[in-house]
Amino acid sequence: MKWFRRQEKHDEAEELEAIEVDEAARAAEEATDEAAEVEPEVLEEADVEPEEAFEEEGDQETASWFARLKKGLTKSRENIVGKISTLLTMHGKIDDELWDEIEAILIQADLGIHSTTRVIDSVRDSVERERISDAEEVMGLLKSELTRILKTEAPQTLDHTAERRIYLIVGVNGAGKTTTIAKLARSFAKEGQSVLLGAADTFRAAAVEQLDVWAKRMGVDIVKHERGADPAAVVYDAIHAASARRIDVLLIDTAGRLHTYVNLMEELKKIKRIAEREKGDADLQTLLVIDATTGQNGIAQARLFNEALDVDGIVLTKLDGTAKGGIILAIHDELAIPIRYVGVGEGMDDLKDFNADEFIEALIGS
Ligand SMILES: Nc1nc2c(ncn2[C@@H]2O[C@H](COP(=O)(O)OP(=O)(O)O)[C@@H](O)[C@H]2O)c(=O)[nH]1
Ligand SMILES: [Mg+2]
Repeated sequence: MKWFRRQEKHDEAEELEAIEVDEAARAAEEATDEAAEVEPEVLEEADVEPEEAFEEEGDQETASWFARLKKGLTKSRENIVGKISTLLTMHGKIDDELWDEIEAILIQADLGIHSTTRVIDSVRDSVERERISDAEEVMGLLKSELTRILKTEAPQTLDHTAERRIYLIVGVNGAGKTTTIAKLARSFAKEGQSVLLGAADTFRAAAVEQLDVWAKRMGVDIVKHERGADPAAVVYDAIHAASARRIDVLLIDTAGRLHTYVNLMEELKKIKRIAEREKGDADLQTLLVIDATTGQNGIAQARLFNEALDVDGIVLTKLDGTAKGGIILAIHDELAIPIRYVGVGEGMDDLKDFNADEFIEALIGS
């Protein structure tokens, strides 16, 4: 540990002296030309095929966000509402067995044991107190209890008012960090804000290229170093470039896996420390990206990231790929970190601010 700290100090000093700002993709007009020059094998290595994303985008522009959210949550809706409705109809009476079965459905939909117990206890109380025997009324109570949990316990939302913002995007490999950055960059740019990307996932072979491809497609500037470079140096450069140009939003991509988990956390902590130190008047927020399909394991990961990095908000991706959208309640309940954005597809318009009412309506609405 001592050795590590010394080494780290040494590294920091070194990297801060040797700063080399890479301002590739400087102007939006150049972006398309440059994209054409990207080596074919680089494009192949990237996880996202940009052409596909842009084809998709055309169709999606027309569908409203709510329609996409609802479509994305179809599997979860069927898994929760569909199953409970069928159960209520088939079972015919309200007894212990019915509650046990509803409980099993909610647990299986990844609500987590704590949220599930609270939902069941509260609904059961009302049903017994008000002598309810109608299946539809029971369903109605379940929906309002789920809404209540998501709404009343939603921790405060993030500060959106700061003039200049830095988002440090963290999470395990494949969670959707880079895609989320592309989606956010596009949405901020659409609002007329200036955006810069920082490619601090220098560990994985295709990571810088993947971000670079997105940047070029969107005509957004990127700060990057060589693959394998120290990510903290990239962060330092990116923050200074953003500050010098008074960029509204800096989005920093980070690694999701290193040789060991401890290495990864130490690296991310170091990045965050440097960002805190260098941010100037910008507001720094750490957003943790969680893949909704990873279920309770995703929650365990989130706990570890939060312990190390004190996460400000969560981006829950791939809700379209899971029947277990109930995870959103477990996240609320067990992590008490605000859910900031939800992703329901690979398209550029498939990520939006999280809104509890809208989400519940899409998940369990009629
Ligand atoms: N279906 C779906 N796929 C997503 C979503 N967000 C990201 N992905 C896909 O997940 C994969 C990994 O994403 P990437 O951004 O490279 O993850 P990273 O390793 O955390 O940077 C890619 O194929 C993305 O297209 C989402 O909301 N829904
Ligand atoms: Mg990535």
